Amino acid sequence: MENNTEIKRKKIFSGVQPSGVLTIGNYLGAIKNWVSLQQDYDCIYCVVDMHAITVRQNPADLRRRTLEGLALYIACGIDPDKSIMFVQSHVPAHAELSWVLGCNTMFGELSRMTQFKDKSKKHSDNVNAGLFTYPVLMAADILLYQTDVVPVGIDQKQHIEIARDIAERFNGVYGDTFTVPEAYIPKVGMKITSLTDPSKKMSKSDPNPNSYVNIIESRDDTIRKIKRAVTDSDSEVRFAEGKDGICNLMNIYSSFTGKSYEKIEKEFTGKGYGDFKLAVGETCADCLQPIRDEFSRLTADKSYLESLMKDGAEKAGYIARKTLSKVYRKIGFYQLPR
Ligand code: AQP
Repeated sequence: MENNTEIKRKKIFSGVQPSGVLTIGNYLGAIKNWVSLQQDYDCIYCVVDMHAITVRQNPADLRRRTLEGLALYIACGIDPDKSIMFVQSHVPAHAELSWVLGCNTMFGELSRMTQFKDKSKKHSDNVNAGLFTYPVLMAADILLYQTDVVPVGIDQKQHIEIARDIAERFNGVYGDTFTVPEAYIPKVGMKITSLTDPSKKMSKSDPNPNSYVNIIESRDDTIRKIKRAVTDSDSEVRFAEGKDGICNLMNIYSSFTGKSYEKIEKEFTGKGYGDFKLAVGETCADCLQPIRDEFSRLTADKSYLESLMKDGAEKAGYIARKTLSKVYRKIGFYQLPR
C-alpha cells in the first residue's frame, strides 16, 4: 500500500567553483554543512565549472580540478548514495534557464553586486559579460531544482537574495513556477579570512598561497601557514574588535572543535599567541588528515569518479529538464507535439 503519510523532504542545492583547490574557507563556510544537511534534506551538490570561466582558467587545470572537486566532495563526507553530485556543464539546462532568467533580471540590480565589483577590480584586464551575469547563472542553478535551502558562506548572501528576487518576479508574472530559496549561513565559519590579511576573505584563487590553507595541504604546511598567520601585537587570546587575525583563528578553531569563544579564551588564558597558533594548526591538520587520505584514494580511481559524474548528470538532468520545460511553456515558447 502506498504510504500517504510520507513527508516530502526539503531540497538543498549548493556548489563550489573548480577555480583552485578548496580552502578551509570553502570547507568551514559551506561543505562541512553540506555533509550534516544530508541527514534531513534531499541534497544536490554541483562542481560549478561554468562559473569558474568568468575568470580566465588554464583548460588542463580546469579539467583536473573538476574531477578533483568531485573527489573532494566525497572525501569531505558527501555520500553518493544519499546526494546527487554532478558537474554543471554536463547539464545544459543551467545555461538554457540562465538565458530566460537573464531576460527577467535588471541591469541595475546586477550592477549592485559586490562580488562583480570586487572581481572586476581584481581582474581589470578581463571584465567580461559572464562576470556580470554570474548571479543569473547562479539563480538558474538553484531554481532548476526547486531548491528550498542553499548552504553558503556569507559572501554569497547577496547572490541568494537576487535569486529570490528573480524567482518572485518570475512567479509574479507567469504564475507559480519556482520555489523561492533561502540561504543557510553558519554562525561560526561563515567568513574565514586570509591568513596574510585578515581584512580580506580567504580565497582559493589568491595568488599568495600563504593566505590560505587548502584542504589537502600537508600537515607541515598547514601548521606552518597558521603559525605565520598575521595577528596583532597584543598577546591575549580574546575575541575582540581590533584583533581580526586572532578572531579568525578562533573562528577556525571553534569551527573544527565545536568549542565556544568563551571556552577557547579560558583554554588559552596566560598562554601566548605561539601556543594558540600551534593548537589551531595541529587541530586543523588533524581534522583534515582523513579528508587528505580519502582524496588520494579516490583520485587514484578516475573511472569510478567518471561513473559518478555520469550518474549525477543523468539524475540532475532529469530534474532540471522538468523545470525547464515548465518555464518554456509558461513564457510561451512553442512546444512541438510529442
Ligand atoms: N573565506 C570563506 N569563508 C567562508 N565561506 C567561504 N566560501 C568561499 N570562501 C569562503 C564559500 O564557499 C562556497 C564556494 O565558493 P565558490 O567557489 O563558489 O566561490 P567563492 O565564494 O568566490 O570562493 P573563493 O574560494 O573565494 O573562490 P575564488 O577565489 O575562485 O573566487 C560558497 O558557499 C562560499 O560562500
